Amino acid sequence: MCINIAEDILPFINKNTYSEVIKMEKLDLLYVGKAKKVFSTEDPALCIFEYKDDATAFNGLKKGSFDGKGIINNQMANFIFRLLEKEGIKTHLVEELSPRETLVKKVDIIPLEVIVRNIAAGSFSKRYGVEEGTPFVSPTLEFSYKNDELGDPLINDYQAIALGVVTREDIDTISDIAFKVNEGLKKIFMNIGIKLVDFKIELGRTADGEIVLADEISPDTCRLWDAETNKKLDKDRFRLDLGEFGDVYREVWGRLTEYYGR
Ligand code: ADP
Ligand code: AIR
Ligand code: ASP
Repeated sequence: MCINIAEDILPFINKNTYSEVIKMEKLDLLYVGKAKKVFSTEDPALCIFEYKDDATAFNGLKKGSFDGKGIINNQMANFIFRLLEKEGIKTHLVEELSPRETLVKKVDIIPLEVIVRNIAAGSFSKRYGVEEGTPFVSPTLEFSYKNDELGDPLINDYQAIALGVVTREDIDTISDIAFKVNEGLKKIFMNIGIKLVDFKIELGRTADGEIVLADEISPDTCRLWDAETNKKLDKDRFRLDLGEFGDVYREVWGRLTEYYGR
């Protein structure tokens, strides 16, 4: 595969880290998403993500990209998942195969976007008229029904159970994982001078029925503010046309690797 690597990304790539043991090939293209392509492999329980450089916002209405975004998000998401695994959180991650590609356990995605917030921002501020930046007394938890055509509408636990999407037991498991991820992520980012404002995760069921953290965690899926200046270091720079879109992703990835090593 030909990978076009932006020069400024090169320092972040250590080719020696790629395993010579796992040689899983991409077979059929199963799905082309807004940020990733998903491929089948010879093992039906595994699939390969290929991260694109594309960015979308407002349910795909706004489109953009920057060179090397897929490389940063692939590596950053895997790096964060490994740190969360150390906190006891189970994830779909198997192995990073290349700068843009990762082998993951194929899961049945639960069609809920699970959103945790520590500080008011985005749709919460808009919906409830709460000034952006207002810290919450305790973290909030909300679910959106994953459906691009409907614009991922908010859904509550009773509605999700009524639709047969999840059981009450699943909701308890999902909520537990979401708050654990919040505690893990808050710590990870606090160590590098970043406030975790909010984030979205997706969960899925593995072949043996276990619910694990899936998809990705990156500045595409979190709101991250510099702890001293409150500068936005995430996809809001693209959503709100604030500039420095690629720069802030490189900044977050640079801080993570500098603090935690690679
Ligand atoms: P979108 O579907 O929102 O455009 P992406 O471009 O990120 O999102 O595409 C990745 C797709 O793969 C998403 O639909 C996501 O729900 C799904 N997915 C994430 N993790 C897994 C997994 N482990 N197994 C199967 N599908 C997954
Ligand atoms: N998010 C929600 N849908 C897709 C994503 N990436 C994330 C946002 C933000 C959080 O969920 O990136 O971190 C809450 O978003 P909002 O728009 O509801 O305020
Ligand atoms: N992920 C959604 C989209 O790509 C929503 C967002 O991030 O703003 O449109």
